[in-house]
Amino acid sequence: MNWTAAAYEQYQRDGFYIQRGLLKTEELDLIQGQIDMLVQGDDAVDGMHREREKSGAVRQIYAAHEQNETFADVVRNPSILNPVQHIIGNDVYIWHSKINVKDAFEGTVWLWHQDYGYWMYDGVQPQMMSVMVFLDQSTINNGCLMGIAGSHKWGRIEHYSDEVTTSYKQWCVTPGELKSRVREEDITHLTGNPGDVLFFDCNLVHGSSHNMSPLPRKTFIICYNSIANKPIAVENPRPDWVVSRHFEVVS
Ligand SMILES: O=C(O)CCC(=O)C(=O)O
Repeated sequence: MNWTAAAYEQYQRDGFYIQRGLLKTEELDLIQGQIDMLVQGDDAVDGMHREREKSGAVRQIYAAHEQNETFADVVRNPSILNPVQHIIGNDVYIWHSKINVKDAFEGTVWLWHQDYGYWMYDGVQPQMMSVMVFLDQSTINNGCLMGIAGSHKWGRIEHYSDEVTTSYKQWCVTPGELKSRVREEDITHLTGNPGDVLFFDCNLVHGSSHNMSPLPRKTFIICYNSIANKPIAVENPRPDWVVSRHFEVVS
């Protein structure tokens, strides 16, 4: 499935684009069939990395694409990879992947941030992007991703570290930056159905609310980096599950 010129234009203008129905029903069924097993799995046994909510529920599962064949196939899906290579302008490797679980009623907020607000400390340039594969219906009530259209053009803006809102230390855009830049009409609810795939720029300001619904909101997020943008040495290198050193071109 190739993108139209209008799709690329929309991506460049807004900093995101949703390709509807990208995954076939069979691919989606295969993925959904693995999720419970992955959620219940043990890092020490399967080599993945799980982050948990304060409640103990799994919030994220990192590195499924390295340990599970089904997820390894998703990151190589040509309908995902072709536009990613086109946008980044080079071959890519996987920076990291994560299944964001966002359980019914329990899944918590992601404060407004730019992914590059985290990644700049890892010694890379912003030649990177993310792809969010919707595994469940993603609605306003269950905490769909929200993006600020056009915010990727601001460049990297000021962030601070929040260690209290959730179990997870989050780099978030400062309230001052938000108040001076964000207009209500630019906040876009990126809702969709299972199998829809959202592509977004590493400088897009995005976040999502608590899951207030009985519907879970699972997504699989793949972060791609240009193969020419391997991280340089930094003072506090983060672990492999979040900053992969497997510099293998995805094809
Ligand atoms: O899952 C979400 O709603 C947002 C996740 C996100 O922004 C991230 O993992 O960086």
